Parts: sequence; structure tokens; C-alpha cells
Amino acid sequence: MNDVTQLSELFLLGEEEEALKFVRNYLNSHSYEELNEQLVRPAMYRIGELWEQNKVSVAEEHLATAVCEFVLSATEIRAEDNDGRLKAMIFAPQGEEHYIGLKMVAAMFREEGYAVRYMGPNVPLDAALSLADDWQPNVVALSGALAHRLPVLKTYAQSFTKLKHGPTVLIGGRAVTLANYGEYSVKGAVIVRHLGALREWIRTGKGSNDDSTLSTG
Ligand code: B12
Repeated sequence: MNDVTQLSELFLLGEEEEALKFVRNYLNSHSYEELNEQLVRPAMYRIGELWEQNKVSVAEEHLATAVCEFVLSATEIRAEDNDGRLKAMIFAPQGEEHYIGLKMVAAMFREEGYAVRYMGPNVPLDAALSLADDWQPNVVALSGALAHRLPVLKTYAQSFTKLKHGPTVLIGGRAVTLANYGEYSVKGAVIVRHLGALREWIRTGKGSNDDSTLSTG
């Protein structure tokens, strides 16, 4: 059994302690980014495939997600608090319920020293806009898992880019890796397709040279 299969089985069995031990052991020889991109994401995608094929039940998939969330929270790296940190607000739009990817994004911003407001999934636009107006984040990061979420992501992105303090809006998630997002590009918003590209954006303010990885509207 490879690592991805092994971890997904621990998730499906609800083996919290074993899953945590497995992940901590993996982290002895891998980065947190490798953990997220090469182990946890594929493990959850595998569970999605088994679910689609009716090989696991909704209850097992929920259990697996809960264990996954526990493991991510337990292993997160936080930079020390200091004054004058850049601020990132992170959430998914109304209707979107998937949030494991968002948690990874929030973790990466924390690891990179940002102050983070992580609001989870299914956040109404007005409420998010009013929080952003008060807190004035430098970055607003949005996520969508299903392709039909692209129009609502576009609406959200347009609204945030119009805020007076002008945050950068990042859009990511499975939806943008699947779809032809060209028609959804928004001026001032950046589409980021994976965590490596996000790290690069955070550190340099730019995407990688690979145009298919990241595109600006
Ligand atoms: C767990 C799960 C659920 C849980 C979510 C709980 C939770 N807490 O998140 C629940 C049960 C709620 C759920 C519901 C549904 N789901 Co679901 N779900 C999944 C599953 C198995 C795992 C999701 C996950 O955690 N993935 C792992 C994370 C790490 O991956 P990720 O989200 O892609 O994030 C990565 C990148 O995209 C990126 N990223 C994500 N966001 C952002 C944001 C930024 C700014 C950046 C830079 C990067 C970034 O970072 C991550 C690391 O690379 C997936 C399978 C899959 N392939 O994802 C199906 C899956 C996404 N779901 C699916 C479906 C169909 C549904 C439902 C419609 C089912 C239904 N009939 O009710 C509903 C829709 C709910 C809704 N309105 O949103 C399908 C989608 C198929 C499609 N048409 O696209 C999938 C693919 C399963 C399948 N194979 O059929 N689901």
C-alpha cells in the first residue's frame, strides 16, 4: 500500500491517532507543503473517487474529512506574532461547502507570517465585504471546488477588488484547476492553481514563469 492509500484508509477508518502519527512521521522527511500536495490532497481525492464509485458511504466520507481536518490542525506551523503583519482573509463563497483546501491555504499564510482571518466555507457576500471593510486585509483568498462555482467566485472577486483599500483577491480550488477560467478573469484578481504557486505569490508577489500555473486578470 502506498502512502496515499494508507493515509486515506486511516481517514476512512476514523483512526485519528494513527493518522496523526503517520503524518508526523511523513513530516520528518517532507515539508508541510509536500504533506498537503503530495499526501493529504491525493488521499482526499482518492476518497472522492471511492465515494463516486459507491465504495465508501457518505458517513465514511464525513468521518474521513473530520479526521483529515483534525490532522491538519494538529500539525499546522504558525509563525510568531509580531506587529505590522500583512493580513489575509480566507473563505469560500455562499453555497460552497468544501474547505479542506482553504484550511491549507490559511495554514500557508500563517506559516508565511500573515495575520489570518479564516472564515471557512459558505460565507455570504455582504457579511464578508463588511468584515473586509473593517479589518482591511491585504489579501482576500477565495476557494471553489465545483466548476459551477466559478460565476459566484467572479462576483465575489469583483466586489472585493472594488473595496476602497484595494486588497489583492486570490482565487483557487479544484474549480479553477478544472475549468477554462479565461472568461472568469477579473481585473485585480489572481488565479492560483496550487500551493507551490501560492507560496511563490506570497514571497514574490508574482506567479511562477509557467503561465498555465497562474494567470492574472
Ligand atoms: C470531503 C468532500 C465533501 C464534503 C466537504 C466537507 C469539507 N469539510 O470540506 C461534503 C460532504 C460537504 C461534500 C459535499 C459535496 N460534494 Co464533495 N467532495 C469531498 C471530497 C471527497 C474531498 C474534498 C477535499 O477535501 N479535497 C482535498 C483538498 C485539499 O483539495 P482541494 O479542495 O482541491 O484543495 C487543493 C487545491 O485546490 C488548492 N486550493 C483550494 N482552495 C484554494 C484557494 C486558494 C486561494 C488557493 C491558492 C488554492 C486553493 O489547495 C489544496 C491543495 O492543493 C472531494 C473529492 C475531491 N477530488 O476533492 C469531493 C468532491 C469535490 N465533491 C463532489 C460533489 C459532487 C459534492 C456534492 C455536490 C455532493 C452532493 N450531491 O451533495 C456536495 C456539494 C457541496 C457544496 N455545495 O459545496 C465531487 C465534485 C464533482 C464535480 N462535479 O466537480 C467530488 C470531486 C467527489 C467526486 N469524485 O465525485 N463533499
